[in-house]
Amino acid sequence: MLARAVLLAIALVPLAALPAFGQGSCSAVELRYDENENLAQKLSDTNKDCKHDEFVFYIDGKPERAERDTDHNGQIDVWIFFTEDAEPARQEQDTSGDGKVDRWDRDEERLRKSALATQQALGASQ
Ligand SMILES: [Ca+2]
Ligand SMILES: [Ca+2]
Repeated sequence: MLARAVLLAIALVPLAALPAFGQGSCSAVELRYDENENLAQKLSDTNKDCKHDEFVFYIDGKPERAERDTDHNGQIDVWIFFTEDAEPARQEQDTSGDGKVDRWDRDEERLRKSALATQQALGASQ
C-alpha cells in the first residue's frame, strides 16, 4: 500500500508542478508582495492570451496606480491614478497608439457629487 501511495504521489507531482501554460489555462491574476508582505502588484490577464494586460501597483497595500493594455497589443495605453482613499482620481490614455498620453480624464462626476454633498451638508446645518 505504501509503495502504491508513493507511486501515486510521484505521478501527481509533475502535474501539480507544471506552470499553467498552454491549454488556455494560464492564471488570470498574479499577485506580488513587497518585503512586508503587503500587496505590491496585481497582474491580470483579462483576455486569456497568457499575457498580462492590466497592472495595479500598490504602496503599503493601497492601489497607487494602474496600467492597462486595453487593445492587447503589448503596449500600455491607459494609466489610472488613485487617491489616498484608493478611489480612481484620474485617467490618462493613449488613444493613437504612439505610447504618448493624448487624453486626460478626471473624475468630474465624483468631484461634482462631492461638492454637492458639501453644499447640502452646509445647507442642512443652517
Ligand atoms: Ca492578456
Ligand atoms: Ca495597447
